[in-house]
Amino acid sequence: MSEAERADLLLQIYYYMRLTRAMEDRTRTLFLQGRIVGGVYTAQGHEATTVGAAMTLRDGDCIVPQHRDLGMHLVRGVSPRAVMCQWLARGNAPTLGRDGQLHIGDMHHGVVPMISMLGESLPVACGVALVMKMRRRSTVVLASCGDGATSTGAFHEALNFASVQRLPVVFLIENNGYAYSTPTAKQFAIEQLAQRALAYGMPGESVDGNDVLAVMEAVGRAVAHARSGQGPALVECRTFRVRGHSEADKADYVPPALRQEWLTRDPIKRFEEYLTAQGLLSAERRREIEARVRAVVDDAVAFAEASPPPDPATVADYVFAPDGPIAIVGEPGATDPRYVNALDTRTGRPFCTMSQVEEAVTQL
Ligand SMILES: Cc1ncc(C[n+]2csc(CCOP(=O)(O)OP(=O)(O)O)c2C)c(N)n1
Repeated sequence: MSEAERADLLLQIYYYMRLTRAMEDRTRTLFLQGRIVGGVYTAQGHEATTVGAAMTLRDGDCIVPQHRDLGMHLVRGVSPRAVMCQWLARGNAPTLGRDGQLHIGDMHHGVVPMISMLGESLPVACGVALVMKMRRRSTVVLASCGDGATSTGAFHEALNFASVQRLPVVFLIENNGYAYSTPTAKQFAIEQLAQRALAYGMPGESVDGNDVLAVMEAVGRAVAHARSGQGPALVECRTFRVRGHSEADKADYVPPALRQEWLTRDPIKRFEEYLTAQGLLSAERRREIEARVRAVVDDAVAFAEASPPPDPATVADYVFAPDGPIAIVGEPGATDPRYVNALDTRTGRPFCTMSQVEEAVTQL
């Protein structure tokens, strides 16, 4: 990579970190103004982890993000307008106004929607990676979760399965010290969550999650390992969630001295200092980037506010099955009714055939 290309890349990373924070700052303002209903969950402090990790991927790779991964969505190309429509629960939002959080996916940009139940997305990430492997693609799945989610069974099952099957998955743990109000010392008795990797036979690394270049190096190594066919790898990013679990949470369980210490390690400020010391971020360049970020956020808000809310008449659409619950019965004559040969009693047609499964995975 030439000097000029490296400079462009670093400024692009800076732009995405600023955009991520600005989008979240704006959503908090909208919330305080009563223009957002429901909860607001932000990830101030995670920007180096989310942006840095996603920047290591290529086209064709996938992310399976968690609830604080706006930075990953934006890097992958999910539009700020779509995110703002989602937060403002507009009828044209990815979930059509049914959900106001980042429970969204965009398969055109390789974003698998997260499952709200913590940890449950990780086995899905293994499924996506298995398809990639079966199709002999040299693509990688980056699956993230918080420290709290590592205490779920699904986390352990996913790591074990990925390792046994040598799947191209990079497990990224965003260890921000708390699962809601539970500090890590009350969650696990090991020093670093990266140690979990050893038990499953995969490489694991723990890195300063507020240092975007360190994150990119560590996740880049893990991605290269997974891409080369050697199986999964795990990276723990040690970071801090500056605000509460949601805006309803004052996070008064965090000792003030700890918060203060982390605030001195703000990932954006640190990267700014680095870029300035490298002679890459003049005051003028910084103002330019700030103006670009502001314009993108303003446009997203204006677009979302001009978008109509969902039509109340459609409230039950995509929420309840149209004709009551789906009953699954065996195909006539089947001695061994299973999903693959079951019938949907509403339509009388096979519920899900093997060829439908094949067709769905082909689109990945
Ligand atoms: C299985 C499950 N338990 C509880 C919740 C409610 N919940 C949502 S986020 C959250 C905190 C998760 O902590 P962590 O995994 O460390 O991620 P963080 O929010 O700190 O980024 C909780 C308890 C949930 N969604 N799923």
